[in-house]
Amino acid sequence: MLIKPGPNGVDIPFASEITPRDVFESRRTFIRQLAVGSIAGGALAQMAAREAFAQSAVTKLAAKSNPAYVVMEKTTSYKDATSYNNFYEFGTDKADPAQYAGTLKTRPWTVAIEGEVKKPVTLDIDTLLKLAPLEERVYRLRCVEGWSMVIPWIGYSLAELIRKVEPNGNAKYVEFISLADKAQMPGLRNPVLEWPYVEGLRMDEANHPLAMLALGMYGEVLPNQNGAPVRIVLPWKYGFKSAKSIVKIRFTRDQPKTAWNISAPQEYGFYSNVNPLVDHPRWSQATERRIGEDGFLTRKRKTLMFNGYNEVASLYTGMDLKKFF
Ligand SMILES: Nc1nc2c(c(=O)[nH]1)N[C@H]1C(S)=C(S)[C@@H](COP(=O)(O)O)O[C@H]1N2
Ligand SMILES: [Mo]
Repeated sequence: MLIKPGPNGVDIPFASEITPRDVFESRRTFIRQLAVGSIAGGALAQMAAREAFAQSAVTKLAAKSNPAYVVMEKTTSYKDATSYNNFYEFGTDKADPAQYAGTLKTRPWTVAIEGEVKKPVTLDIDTLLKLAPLEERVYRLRCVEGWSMVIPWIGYSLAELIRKVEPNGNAKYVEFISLADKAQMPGLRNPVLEWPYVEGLRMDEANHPLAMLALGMYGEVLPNQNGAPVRIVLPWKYGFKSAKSIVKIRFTRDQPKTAWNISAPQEYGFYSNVNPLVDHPRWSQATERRIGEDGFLTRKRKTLMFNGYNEVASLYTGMDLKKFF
């Protein structure tokens, strides 16, 4: 929605409706006007201040740190966490998501909750932001490729959402479905995976308090390349289980068919718990490279069972984790 034109005829939307894209567009207008000399000195400072306010009003996300979920390790730099990404919908190179995810339109955004649930509902992003108190949690993230990061996420336990929609007795699994829109996601042209990107959990895994619905990181809303505006974060599983930019959550009777498992079932199992004792068929999983520590003489870190999150071990008692990898 647009309100009255600002000085120099530039329409300024309400701060709450300014998206990073809008800020980008208004900056372009601003620069163009600067170039043709149509902005006077005072107005210039005023516009800069308003733009700074608009940006902060939109991107900052307040959250209370939850000390029970803070890993005592140096957090990865914001720059590394936002420029070294896997988000194949925007390309398969690590730098592609940062370069191309600007086209992702994160507002309006809804997540449809359906399947074996008493209260199916479609929630918009503002409702999700208010569904439960936002917490900051610093989690390790271990990619199946052998690198790891430490990221301060903002969100709450997925269990909070599950409780509100009341799964019925048939719900044994939950499926997370990412957006798949060719107009916004150039990587969908590549059939490297079956689109949309789908991930899933058993219900007890999804209800474990560590499993997080994330809406932000580093004190801000999620950058597009990290899965804006809402994603899953599962710190005891390989990174690919943590589906980005989700539009659907479906409760099911049967184990979901997940994107990486479909593409290479012998390499990527449904569970995909971090496990240094179960190697990937093509490489060891015993050690990892912490992003930001990769100097010439830096030693690799030992990968920990469940990525160090031993509190999930009881979910898997009696299961052969070599078989259910
Ligand atoms: N939709 C979608 N989600 C995804 C991926 C993807 O390609 N598409 N990549 C996964 C992989 S392999 C990893 S390691 C993490 C990376 O998350 P980050 O970029 O926020 O660190 O996102 C996961 N979620
Ligand atoms: Mo990954």
